[in-house]
Amino acid sequence: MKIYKEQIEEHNHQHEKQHQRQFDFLAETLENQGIDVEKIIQKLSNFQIAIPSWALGTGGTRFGRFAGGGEPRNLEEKIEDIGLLHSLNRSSGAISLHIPWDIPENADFIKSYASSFGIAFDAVNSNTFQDQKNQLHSYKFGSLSHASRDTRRQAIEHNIEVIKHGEALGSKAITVWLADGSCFPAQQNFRKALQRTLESLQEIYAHLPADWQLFIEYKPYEPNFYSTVIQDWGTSFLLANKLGHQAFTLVDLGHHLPNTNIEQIVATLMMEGKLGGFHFNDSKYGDDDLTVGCMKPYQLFLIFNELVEGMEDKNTKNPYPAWMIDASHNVKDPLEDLLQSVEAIKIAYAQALLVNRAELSDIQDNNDTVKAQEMMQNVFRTDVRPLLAEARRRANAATNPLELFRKLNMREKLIGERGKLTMATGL
Ligand SMILES: [Mn+2]
Repeated sequence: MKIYKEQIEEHNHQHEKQHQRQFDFLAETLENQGIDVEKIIQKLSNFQIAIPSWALGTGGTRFGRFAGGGEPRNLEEKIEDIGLLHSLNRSSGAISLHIPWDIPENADFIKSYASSFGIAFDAVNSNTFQDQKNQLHSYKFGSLSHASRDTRRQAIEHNIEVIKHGEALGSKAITVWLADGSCFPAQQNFRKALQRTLESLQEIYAHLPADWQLFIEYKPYEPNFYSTVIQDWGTSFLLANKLGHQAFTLVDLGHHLPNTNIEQIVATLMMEGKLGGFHFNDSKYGDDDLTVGCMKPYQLFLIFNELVEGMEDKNTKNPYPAWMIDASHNVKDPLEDLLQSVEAIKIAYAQALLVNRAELSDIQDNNDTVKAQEMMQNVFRTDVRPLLAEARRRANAATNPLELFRKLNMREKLIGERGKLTMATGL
């Protein structure tokens, strides 16, 4: 299933006049404020957000899963789905693989197949949060932190194998998220569990190719409900520091307790050069994995404000972070949801690029709290969508990706090709 150049051109042609009017108005307004619009469009064009291989099917909850129809049946079809997204928005040019759900049987073929859609391989993800068929040792009571040496060994070997799969595809990073922890008080010795996790990670780190990064994700609870071994950014940061210069913390927006100041965490990690990756989603209560920006767009903007500040400040030594959407779609079409998420991320990014850094710095140095709020909210209330549409138009993508996706009946076509009851691997 493909979207053809002509279909995009026709769509863009239909919107041309209205888009041009909106863009010209915004560009003039911004130029009058001294903003280099061309530079922002260039940055928006370069911004790519990886799509995880498990996000292309309709997710579920522990109560059930309702398939949406036409879900990808294998890795090739997942790549095709991301190819659809990428041709619509030119911002989804990477896939993040989950092993073992998506083990490439022929890495060379998969690599060139993805590249035919303009898709590269982002960080690979290991899985020690569930048992696989014929697995010798169970992860019921942990993996890298497990009390049994044999279970830890098996989990370490799995991570090393994931690195090898990634190497064959051209990935440059591995993300480790552990479900390890405890459900009840005194079930686990905290200190010993963390010590064992560190030692296991050190063995994995020793197998990291020289040009690779290791991302350590954290999460305060779930599936364990009393404690998790890597509960917060501080624990992840501690481990990354002990491992070495190739290890980093990964921030997942949903992996915080309510009202945590995520933007401050971002700033702290960037000061130390240790923010390696970012997982986008949104939430109301916990790790809800909702569409990015659907609940707290202002928070997302404030986070991007710190990210952009950190990326533009030449004194910080933080590497360019890996961006990925980590959401689940229980009631939406996954592809539509992903289009919405990418749009929300790019809106927050574009708005953060509009912030006048020198002016904000002066405001902060003068403790002018009223002006700080005025400035940030003025930027937040600027409708930057014509900038995004212009960046897409220039890249031969759709000025309105979601509208074109629906107009071309892409989901119906996918159902026609793959069937109604297909179910993608994943959660
Ligand atoms: Mn995540």
